[in-house]
Amino acid sequence: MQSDLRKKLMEAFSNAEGSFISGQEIADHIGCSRTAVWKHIEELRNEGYTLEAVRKKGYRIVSAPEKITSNEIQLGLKSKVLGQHIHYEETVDSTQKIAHQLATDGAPEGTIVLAEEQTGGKGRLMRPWHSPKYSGIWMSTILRPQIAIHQAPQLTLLAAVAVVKAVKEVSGLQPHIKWPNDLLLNKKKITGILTEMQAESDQIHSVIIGIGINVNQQTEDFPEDLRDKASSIFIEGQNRISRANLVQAVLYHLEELYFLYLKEGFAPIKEQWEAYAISLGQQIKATTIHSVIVGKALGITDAGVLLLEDEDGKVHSVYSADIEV
Ligand code: BTX
Repeated sequence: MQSDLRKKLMEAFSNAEGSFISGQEIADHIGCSRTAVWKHIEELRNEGYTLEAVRKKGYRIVSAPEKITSNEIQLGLKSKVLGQHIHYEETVDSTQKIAHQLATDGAPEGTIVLAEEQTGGKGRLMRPWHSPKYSGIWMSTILRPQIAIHQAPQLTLLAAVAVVKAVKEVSGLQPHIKWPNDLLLNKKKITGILTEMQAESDQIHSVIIGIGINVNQQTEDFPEDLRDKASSIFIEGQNRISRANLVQAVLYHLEELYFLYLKEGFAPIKEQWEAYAISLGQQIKATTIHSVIVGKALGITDAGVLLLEDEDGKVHSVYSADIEV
């Protein structure tokens, strides 16, 4: 919706001070047709507004979308380092880009970047990540671990475990992990994780963990080509959950696992990851840049590498691939 139209629409609702306002009155105020009013109301609903519509009375806004500003997140935040510095914006290209810039400028460990919407959200291999307004969590976290570069992929696995725990805690639903970075509910993807780093020779300056969680989207909110493989917590649980609470829970579990990792290494994380993984022990198909390997998923190594045993008994180490189960 154009911003001047939006301004007039909100003005019409403000003038009504919480009472009903008829479609005709809204149309007159904006200067559009009644059909256009209906379309604008649908857009508001898609953005998370709850509207009541009553015949002969018109429309009334019952509640505005919940936002995930720094205030909302910091109130009741249980993590001690993660989320102590929050960079929040309504609309960004990609939270990863902003986090990279902040990391270069010396942002402290635990700084997070949160946006209500991304217009250029990115997945692995520069694939797009659909990130509509007010319905998901689009967040990048800056960490500064003193680990070797080859260990950085372990943090992707660690983040996946953290998100599983957070989703379970806040929604009661139990996602499963598909190696390396997808979280699925009923076999559909609800979360993607993208880990990037800034490093020089073997020295890591920062690791930026990008987490995208589909929270309150409805099926129509996804582009058609994603509808059969993507879903949201709302679609799977039929329950709207507070995005702010989920962000807090993710930060809490991410921090707890990260501290455990720094103290005890990858072993305890690996154990938890394997407990939540769906593909282990199953026949899967891994498509890498070079080849397609079909085999039984044996487990992951300490470097986060997936081990696949083909039908000749040969064990393949898979560093990066798309998996079909
Ligand atoms: P990925 O490469 O594993 O997944 C990308 C693929 O997933 C796309 O090609 C598409 O098929 C599908 N997809 C796109 N959008 C969605 C969605 N909303 N839900 C389910 N499936 C989808 C996954 O990469 C890593 C995603 C990280 C996203 C976060 S959001 C915060 C941060 N900022 C940023 O730009 N990226 C990260």
